[in-house]
Amino acid sequence: MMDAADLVIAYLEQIGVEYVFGVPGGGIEPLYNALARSARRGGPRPVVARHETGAAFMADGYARETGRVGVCCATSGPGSTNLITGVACAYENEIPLLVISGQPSLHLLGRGAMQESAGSGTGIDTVAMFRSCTRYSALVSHSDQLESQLVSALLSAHQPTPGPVHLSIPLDVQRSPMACTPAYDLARLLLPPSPVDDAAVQALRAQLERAHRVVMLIGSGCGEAIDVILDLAETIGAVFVVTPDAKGFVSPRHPLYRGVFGFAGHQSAVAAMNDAHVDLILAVGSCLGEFNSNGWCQSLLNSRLVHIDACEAHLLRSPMARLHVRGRIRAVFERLLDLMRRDGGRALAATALKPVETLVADPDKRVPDAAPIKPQYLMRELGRRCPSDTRFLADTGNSIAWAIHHLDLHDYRPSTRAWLRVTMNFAPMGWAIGGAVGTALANPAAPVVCITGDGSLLMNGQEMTVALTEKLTVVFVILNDAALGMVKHGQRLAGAEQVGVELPPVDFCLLAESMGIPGHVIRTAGDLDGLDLDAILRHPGPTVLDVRIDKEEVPPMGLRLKILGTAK
Ligand SMILES: Cc1ncc(C[n+]2csc(CCOP(=O)(O)OP(=O)(O)O)c2C)c(N)n1
Repeated sequence: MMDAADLVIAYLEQIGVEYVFGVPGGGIEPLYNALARSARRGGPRPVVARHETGAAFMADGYARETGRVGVCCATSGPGSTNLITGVACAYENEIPLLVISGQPSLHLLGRGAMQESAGSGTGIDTVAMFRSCTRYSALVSHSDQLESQLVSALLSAHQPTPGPVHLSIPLDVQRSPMACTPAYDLARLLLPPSPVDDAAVQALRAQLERAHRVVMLIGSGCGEAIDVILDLAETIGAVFVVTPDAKGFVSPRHPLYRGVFGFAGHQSAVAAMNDAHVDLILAVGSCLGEFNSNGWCQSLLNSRLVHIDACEAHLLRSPMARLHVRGRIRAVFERLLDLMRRDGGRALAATALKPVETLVADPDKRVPDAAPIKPQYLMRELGRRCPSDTRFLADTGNSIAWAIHHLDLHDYRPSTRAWLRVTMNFAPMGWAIGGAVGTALANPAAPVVCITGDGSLLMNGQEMTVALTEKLTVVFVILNDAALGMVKHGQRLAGAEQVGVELPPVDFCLLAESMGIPGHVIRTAGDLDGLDLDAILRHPGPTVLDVRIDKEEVPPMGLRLKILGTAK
């Protein structure tokens, strides 16, 4: 016999999940009891966040690194509502999460029980609240339903479009004795199906045969297929650009790379898309939202477009495409390459394409002797000095803009796991802080660098202490400009009022030290040059770099202003 909560943990173990991120409380105590038992025998264990949104960000970071579902939990009532921002972020970024919340026991619902939140006449309704930011949200109202609801939820977290799913489990259901071990082979059920629309692949091949010059747009859904996608680009001599959330899948020095197309992207990418000789655009694995379509740019969204994706919702964004190819991206490209090679037919008139430098804005701002230190130089040096297996997470605010434009890995090794991670669409401040903790737990061997702002740190910085407790090598690089910088620059560029953007000057080095985390203040390029980054990246624990950047430097955020309608 085991508790129902033990069965939940048994399923997590079956699919290789090692951590449940959350904050305990009365409404979820049986789950924590089960986690304690599991931890003692080396199974999945709890990681206690300082705020539930931090727990959801950690689960997000864990899922992106492992490819498995990230799991977070909270007690009923406020614990659950605290989770919502992090869960909504995962929903908008298509990250699979299992979210477990507690409830008072069933017989107490509707009677004004403490933190009751099942919408039973009294109390709020967290099941309903999660419905709009998950792919499945349900109350488990009987222990007999738990197993099928759990398996059903976990399947929905992965297919057809990944995202969070939520189960709210009342205390008595969590505690119910269960006489079973897992009945389903969940690991097998979660194996991704590979159906491919064969007729569409044939049509794609025909398009390629007719095309004279092709540009590929590589999106965030391309991770597991990046090798075959680049194989096609090289085979047909097509240049490629990446969306901001896919920059981390490619080498910035690939000869066919033309930069980032979208928010904070590169002029060379826009030029590649605008090239009048291009008669075919392959957009692969992208939702084509504001940030990753360059504000629904006409040079991309026109009849030259073929959109290839596993997700139907993404394909709905491109009604103007001449062809939609639906299917698991890896399977589509493997089938396509196979067809092309089997027939030995001409794929594309070979075009003499020479590698070109990605054009960055303001290259002169990457100077080594600047004081105060320029964000452009900071990005260049982080990319140059961090090892090839580093995972960078760039937070909402100027960090994401600077990183997308200026951060490049010097020593890129092909990988299906992105070296740069960002959050698109929902974009909450502080995502990278919790995300970095989850990433480091998922892969303790790889150094993790979180690039964030002082505003984000003041909002979510408490999660750094989790990295300390867990002895994780995470470098928190704080762009300290005593302001909500992106908003400040946005207001300035728009000629709006300068309002609500000042932050108090904070010494994050002292703050870190008060938490037991070593910190360094970086004021000049020279301070950065003098830093023993190798030692910091080997330190088994977090480090804070409080970087007093040049606050007057304007981040590459023009697209945002254009879409807000405030561009001058
Ligand atoms: C939770 C949340 N609140 C507000 C915003 C709106 N917003 C976007 S960027 C930004 C400023 C971020 O400031 P900071 O973290 O200091 O980074 P900086 O831009 O100064 O580098 C704000 C307030 C947001 N994206 N998320």
